[in-house]
Amino acid sequence: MQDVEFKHFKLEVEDGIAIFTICREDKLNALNPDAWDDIDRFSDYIEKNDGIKAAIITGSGDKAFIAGADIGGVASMDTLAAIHRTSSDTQVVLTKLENNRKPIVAAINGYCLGGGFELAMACDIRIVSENALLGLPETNLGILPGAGGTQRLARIAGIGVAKQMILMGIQYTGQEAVARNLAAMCVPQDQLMATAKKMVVRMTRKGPLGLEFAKKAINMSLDTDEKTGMYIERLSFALLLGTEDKKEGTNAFLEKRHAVFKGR
Ligand code: CO8
Repeated sequence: MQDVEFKHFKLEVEDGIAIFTICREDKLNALNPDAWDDIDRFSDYIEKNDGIKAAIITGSGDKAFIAGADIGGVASMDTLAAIHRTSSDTQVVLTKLENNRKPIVAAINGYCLGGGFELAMACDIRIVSENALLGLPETNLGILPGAGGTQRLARIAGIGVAKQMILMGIQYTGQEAVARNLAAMCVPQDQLMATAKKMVVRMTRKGPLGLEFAKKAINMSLDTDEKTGMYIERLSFALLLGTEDKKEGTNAFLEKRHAVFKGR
């Protein structure tokens, strides 16, 4: 099934679940331009591959999920045009990931900083280990979170938390992150991947078209007024009513058996 190569990420596919692991442990998995490109191609890969039902993104080693964009690359950007273009490119990569048809879970072990946290925020669900540390330290470098962080953080956790994290540089541990809606669950590090897989399997048992349209409607709720959002929801509902999956799901309930969805 795997017909795509990545420079810094390892891709494993198990029972329709794509596990995408960044392997730059010596740099705490910092994202250089090739790694950003890997993320973009991974998005396309899971979007187009019908065999993939959901994905997990994680970091190799026990120290870091991703400690940010590679600061060496940021340091070498010396024109306004280059900085603007890079920020715009990374925003495009993460917005594409956020709107992927398939559900994506970030399994966060250790440092989750800067561009790493911005990537995690573009995922649907975040699970953190007890040793996780989430932060946006870009203002220490004289810059700001430029891959969508100022926008996504305020939407996920509110303007107060966003300002504390970005303006004051406050960082949160795994438990603290859950308390602030930054993550769904905090678990001991040795249980992180098993928990992430369990969550993903739970989603893969549901009707994939229902998941896809629900994810789109939820994401769009942040950009639309409620009346328009309700209309989007009704249209999506109407579309789903005509699917084989809807027939299968309701019949399975009435016949007291597990549904077998085909995504049609
Ligand atoms: N970029 C490049 N290298 C890094 C990064 C990084 N973000 N983080 C760590 N490393 C490297 C270190 O340089 C070191 O390499 P070497 O061994 O060759 O010197 C190695 O990883 C291990 O790191 P440390 O020795 O520093 O490990 P410590 O345990 O002492 O410290 C910390 C861990 C606290 C995480 C520390 O490494 C640190 O502060 N890292 C930087 C964190 C940071 O500032 N992240 C934000 C980066 S900027 C960003 O993400 C902008 C996003 C905007 C995207 C849009 C444009 C691209």
